[in-house]
Amino acid sequence: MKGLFITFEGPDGSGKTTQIALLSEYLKDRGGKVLTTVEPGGTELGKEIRNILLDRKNKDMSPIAETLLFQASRAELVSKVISPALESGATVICDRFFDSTIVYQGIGRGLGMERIIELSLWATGGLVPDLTFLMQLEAGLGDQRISNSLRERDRIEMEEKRFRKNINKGYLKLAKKFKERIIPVDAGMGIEEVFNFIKKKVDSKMDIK
Ligand code: Z5A
Repeated sequence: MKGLFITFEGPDGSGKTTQIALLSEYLKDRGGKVLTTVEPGGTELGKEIRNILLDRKNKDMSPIAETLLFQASRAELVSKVISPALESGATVICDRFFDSTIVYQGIGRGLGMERIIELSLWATGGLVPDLTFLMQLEAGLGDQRISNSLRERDRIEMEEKRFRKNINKGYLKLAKKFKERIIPVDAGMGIEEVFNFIKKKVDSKMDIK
């Protein structure tokens, strides 16, 4: 693949969307071709799957069905959007990717980390991000930020309260396992400070002086 593949991970409300917008603007200003996308979603099929996954009326969905829906959305996104963009030389920035499934379903829902890693690699045809920013935020702070923004909580956010501690622990475990690509970020800092940290890491990866 010719382009760089960057993903953002972390609990909800940790600032992923905010930082992705800043990074995308920064790279575009430097003349780069940038594609931003999101999981679940990013394709027509993905959007339909996202609605099913986040709809509060599906509160009794089984963890295995939930996992397979995330992987179906991902397989479609990689084959139709991410891989072609990387092939064309673009930088692709994705809001969540398979690390979310490893942590939320593998650890949070107890389906097992290794099984989800294997399933994820099958869904992506072996595609792995080059760089992953792990937005680390104290449990509860993201929730507070979302409450301030007045947007409605989705099905998983409603449930996340019950397994939130496991999510943060799970992400840390993953960061230790894949330390060559996962960069922990203190997401409790101000928006600009967080961005400066991320920018430096991206500059160094892309050899931007
Ligand atoms: N999920 C899963 O279970 N398995 C999977 O495989 C995948 C996902 C892919 C998707 O939710 C849900 O699906 C998610 C995991 C699960 N559920 N949970 N929990 P989503 O995509 O709809 O939303 P999200 O990814 O969880 O997060 P978000 O709401 O989009 O938040 P964010 O992007 O991380 O944060 P933000 O929108 O940039 O910022 C939130 C607010 O904080 C906003 O008002 C900002 O202005 C403010 N903000 C941002 N940064 C700062 C700083 N630094 N200081 C102060 N305030 C800030």
